[in-house]
Amino acid sequence: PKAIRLQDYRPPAHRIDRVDLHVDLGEDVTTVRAVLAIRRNPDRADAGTEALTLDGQRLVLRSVAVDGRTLDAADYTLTPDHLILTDTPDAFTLETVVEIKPQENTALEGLYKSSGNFCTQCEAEGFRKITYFLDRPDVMAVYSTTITGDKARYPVLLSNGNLADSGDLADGRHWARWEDPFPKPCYLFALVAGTLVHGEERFRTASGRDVTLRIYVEPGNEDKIGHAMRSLVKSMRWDEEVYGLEYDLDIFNIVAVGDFNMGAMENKSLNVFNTKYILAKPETATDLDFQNIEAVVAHEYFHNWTGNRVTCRDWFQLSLKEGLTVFRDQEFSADMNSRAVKRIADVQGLRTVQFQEDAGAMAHPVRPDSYVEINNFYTPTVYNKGAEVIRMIHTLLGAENYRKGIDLYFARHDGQAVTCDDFVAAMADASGVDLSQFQLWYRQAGTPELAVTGRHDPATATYRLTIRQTVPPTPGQPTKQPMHIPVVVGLLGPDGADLPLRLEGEAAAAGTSRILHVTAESQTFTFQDVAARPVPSLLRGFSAPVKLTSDLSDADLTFLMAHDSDAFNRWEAGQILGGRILLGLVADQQAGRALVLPDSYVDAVAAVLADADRDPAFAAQALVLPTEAYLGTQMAVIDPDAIHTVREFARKTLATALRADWLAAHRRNVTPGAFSVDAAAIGKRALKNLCLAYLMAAEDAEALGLCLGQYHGATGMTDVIAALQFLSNSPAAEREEAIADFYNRWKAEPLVVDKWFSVQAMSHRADALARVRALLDHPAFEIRNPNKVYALIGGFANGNPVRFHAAGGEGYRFLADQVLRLDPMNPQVASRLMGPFSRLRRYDAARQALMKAELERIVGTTGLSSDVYEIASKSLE
Ligand code: B3K
Ligand code: ZN
Repeated sequence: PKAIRLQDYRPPAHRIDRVDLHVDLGEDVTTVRAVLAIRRNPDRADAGTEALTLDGQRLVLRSVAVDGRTLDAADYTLTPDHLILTDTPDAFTLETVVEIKPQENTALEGLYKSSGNFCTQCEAEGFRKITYFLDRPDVMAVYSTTITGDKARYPVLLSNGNLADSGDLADGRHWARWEDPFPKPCYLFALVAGTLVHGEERFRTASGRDVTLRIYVEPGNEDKIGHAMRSLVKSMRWDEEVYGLEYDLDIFNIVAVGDFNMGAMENKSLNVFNTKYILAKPETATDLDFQNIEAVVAHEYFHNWTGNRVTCRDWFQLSLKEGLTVFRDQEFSADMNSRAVKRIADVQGLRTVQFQEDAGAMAHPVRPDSYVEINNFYTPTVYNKGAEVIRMIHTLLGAENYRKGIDLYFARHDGQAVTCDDFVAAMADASGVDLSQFQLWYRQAGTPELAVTGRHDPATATYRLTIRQTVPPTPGQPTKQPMHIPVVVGLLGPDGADLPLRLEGEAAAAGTSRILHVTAESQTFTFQDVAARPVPSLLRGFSAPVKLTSDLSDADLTFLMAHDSDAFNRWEAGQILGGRILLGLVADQQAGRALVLPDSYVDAVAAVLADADRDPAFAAQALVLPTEAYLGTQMAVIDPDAIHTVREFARKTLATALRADWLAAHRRNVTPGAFSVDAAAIGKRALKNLCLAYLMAAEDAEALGLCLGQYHGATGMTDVIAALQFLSNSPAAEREEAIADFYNRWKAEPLVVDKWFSVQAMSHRADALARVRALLDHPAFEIRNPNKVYALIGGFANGNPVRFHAAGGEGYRFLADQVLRLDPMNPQVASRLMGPFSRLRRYDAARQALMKAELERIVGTTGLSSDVYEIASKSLE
């Protein structure tokens, strides 16, 4: 497989203005007739008479006609990936007829079947598996789609846009024609046909247009769509209020399918979702599921403008739509729920998953310069670091100028396929802010590191902050330039209150939080009128996606935990302190020294717990020790055993030392009575379950009793699954009984069974891998269903570091076996399991050798997909 490079981008030699698709659905073959209005691209004068090279894969070509004249095989060239026509007129109509077999499509890309229903997934390059086309996002066309199928099997026939006409045919068949007036790239095409039921809502836009909203699900799930529908309505309103963006058609459909490679897809007016991000009721879905549904429904809806109306010129620009849309959904969720708690959760995700990617073999810039398989670049870097880049632009411009920039972006580019540079240019032009150095965020990979030192001088009443930045080398980028990093800081006086801030050269103090523009390798910022030594609050709100180290003492951090006006930094101070202590203990463990948790740290945790009822959701986050994955990112060589031992030791010590406090807080946060999923109830449940987790770490009979009581008595899935998770990690004999009971209770609910697989895959207990192996043969496990694979195999490989990285290499062998088994069926899913291997350099020599051996076995396999090949080969480099 060959790498595709950004620098080789050329506009297409041809444009396609109109597409008339006729899809005839069959049990044996499905026939696709495409009538395309094609013309030479006037913007490519240099293309001369360049041949028309259409993309097409796994298509059986039945006929080709140009302007109504059927071609002979000698008139065109057919390769496994292309249909090539030479000597075509400047403008003409091309008609092709192809046959496909969606029922055999296990890759779940293109047209495929899920539970007997037809559905599509075209992003990034799935449309070429449906018909011959210029399958690239800068070719935008107006579509008409006629679907024909058996009326009894497929009573519902859907595509993009508005339903133009429909009717019945002989032999029990029927048809429907959909017309989408907005030009779109083919990756936004969608088709759904099947037996589905729907819920419906009406939405009136700000300008008075009535929109019909529908969510389609398989029969039996109609009781689980209310939350998704409410989330959709809220996101439509929010986009009008915050971005001034209204929905643009009379109908908006969502379809939930059980077999889906990713979370969801923003096809124009016909979003297709993984059931995981639609179906919810308190009995089957956790609070986190409810929050994720709200976020993903919003994300896909927001794409209607950021992605669909303005789309990407090429796939290197993926973050143009994804980074921006993630930022939009994060802000939406922050507005709907607790802003601080949302920010904490997002930063935790970024710091574990994206920082790990930035430190591994697959590290790439937010706008990559090359790829072998584009499906491998739907990454935390493109999505989440991309969102941080937009957030920094928002910080640098301020809310008002940011909105002006957004308005200018749409004024300039509505209906176009554009680049990240176009977006930044709109932001810079609308605000007058110079973003030239800032653009390095799109080009340089790796997590920048900031080292901060502070010096107070009582004689001059000044406080000097010196900030040094380095950007570590990443594959293909050995040296880096200094970046433009917005570091938001405040200074806390001795009483814990924010000081007014006056920087050197300023006439008067302004505000208590300031953006320091870090642009050079080393810079010093001097604050005036600082009589007493302050404690700096650095990188407030996590104003840039960097690793920051400082000379703050443990006492300073404890002070910030208690007083910082920035809620994020109150949490962050606790994380830094916890991380420092745990990493110190890791060193002790490695050196064979006894483990002792400092009393001062126990006191700090006790203080947070004592104050927990003021904001239970926040406390539940603040009381979680830094995760094993996060601790790993802070080490030169990751030692999964020591990390696990130390973290469990700390949990157990805190559990025992503060037992009475955990018990009391647990009792205070049990909410009897009617179940509710409002923010307050969610916060209380999170805190209660955190307390129970600590109590269970102490492994005593009373805790076990509480846990079993919760398991059997709870009405909501959040509490049931939390109890099951604690039990599955415990040595108690009741564990097996609960695991068996859970399956029996929930075997009819596939999404709940996924949770059951994950809980067992992530158990710390020594038999985790043996259990995962056995579960592969469980009747409920389906290797062809991505959710099952991610739950069981992914849960083990990503969510169970101590067992996955077992020193004997059996975890690695297991993962490689599963990747090789999956690759012929579904390369995208196989490739997404490879994440842990791409970080092999972060481990000791013995583990590296074991992982390399597995990667060599993978690379040496014939017929490997480009997806898995790219990750395996890059990981070995
Ligand atoms: N754009 C889709 C992802 C498509 C993935 C293709 N492999 C979902 C989203 O980001 O909204
Ligand atoms: Zn997206």
